[in-house]
Amino acid sequence: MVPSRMTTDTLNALAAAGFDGRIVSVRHIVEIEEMMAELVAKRQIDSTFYSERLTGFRFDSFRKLKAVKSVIVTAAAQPMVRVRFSYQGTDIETFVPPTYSYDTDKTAERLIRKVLDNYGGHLMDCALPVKSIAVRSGLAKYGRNNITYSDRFGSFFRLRAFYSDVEPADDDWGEMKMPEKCVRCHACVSACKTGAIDKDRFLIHAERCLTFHNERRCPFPAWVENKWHNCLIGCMDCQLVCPLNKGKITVTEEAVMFDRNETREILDCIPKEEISRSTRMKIRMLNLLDDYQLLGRNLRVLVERGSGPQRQQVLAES
Ligand code: B12
Ligand code: SF4
Ligand code: SF4
Repeated sequence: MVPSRMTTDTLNALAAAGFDGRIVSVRHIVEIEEMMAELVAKRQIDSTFYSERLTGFRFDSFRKLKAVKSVIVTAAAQPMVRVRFSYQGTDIETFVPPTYSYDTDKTAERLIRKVLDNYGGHLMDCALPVKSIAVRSGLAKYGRNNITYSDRFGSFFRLRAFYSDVEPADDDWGEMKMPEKCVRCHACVSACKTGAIDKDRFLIHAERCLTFHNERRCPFPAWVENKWHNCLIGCMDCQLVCPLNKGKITVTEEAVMFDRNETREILDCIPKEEISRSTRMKIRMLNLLDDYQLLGRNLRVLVERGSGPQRQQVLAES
């Protein structure tokens, strides 16, 4: 099929802004839905994790909109964000992992809309599992740690998907692929302290992932050791050891710095409405205002043990 001008202009606009993008037929969404349903039916997915994190997908919303022809999936590079807290006279450095910023979603949307407006095209939000779409469209591959990797960005990118009435490009829709490197490598399995990555099954045990627990508004389970935490939110252990990220690790030069009083406000879990303007502004810069409630608990375990030497070494070598 010869791609339409609207299709090529969309992909070119994304590429010119540094994004990777693919446009696939909307008919494939059924397969994504079936694969997820099969995992649930075979009880491969923990029920608590499923009910808390996977029930927001809407696989059928496009059926109500006749004009929808495709899903546009975008990948935007994002760095780790350096953050520093002042605690008892010492600077504690930590990180917010890539993908916690929604700014690139807004940029992708704006870029695509600008093109579609020229052709009278439409763009709609969609709530779909984006990794599977990215992998089957050829944009990325599934690492053993279940994070997706591209040759260009390693795993340091955020994915986003939209429905549209743009014709699919050449509708590349392949198998789920794992990078060649993962066949013999198990570095992420060894690096994952919680045992979430299973060497005998591809699907990780997401209910054991540190990120599931430090993004959750519940006390940490007793089996999670404080010394395992390595970021203000999320976890970078399986990505920082990964050879597919060699030369691809990006970290912001400047740190977002919280002074003694700002650090104290967070540690004391001062209600969001009462925190100072400067603390609020910095948390907004980190895109973590919606997660503010988690930060006091998460930061406490980090300041009580200081920043880990292994982390500094990995970053120094990157
Ligand atoms: C729920 C969720 C989580 C959960 C569960 C993660 C998980 N692995 O399922 C928790 C809270 C633990 C989490 C953690 C993180 N997340 Co998250 N998360 C999501 C979310 C909302 C849905 C993911 C999902 O669908 N999970 C359900 C499982 C069943 O789907 P799946 O992992 O794709 O599984 C498929 C494969 O296993 C495949 N499969 C099965 N067998 C086999 C065999 C082979 C050989 C192959 C190749 C494939 C294959 O089939 C499965 C179903 O299609 C997405 C956003 C979105 N809308 O999609 C972000 C998302 C996946 N998260 C993301 C990130 C960055 C993370 C963290 C790295 C954050 C961090 N630094 O802490 C960690 C990584 C944890 C990890 N190792 O996966 C990014 C990933 C970007 C990327 N480059 O891939 C996403 C896409 C957000 C975004 N918009 O960019 N996350
Ligand atoms: S650490 Fe090794 S096994 Fe894990 S995702 Fe990276 S290359 Fe694959
Ligand atoms: S993000 Fe951390 S806890 Fe989750 S799978 Fe990777 S190393 Fe394990």
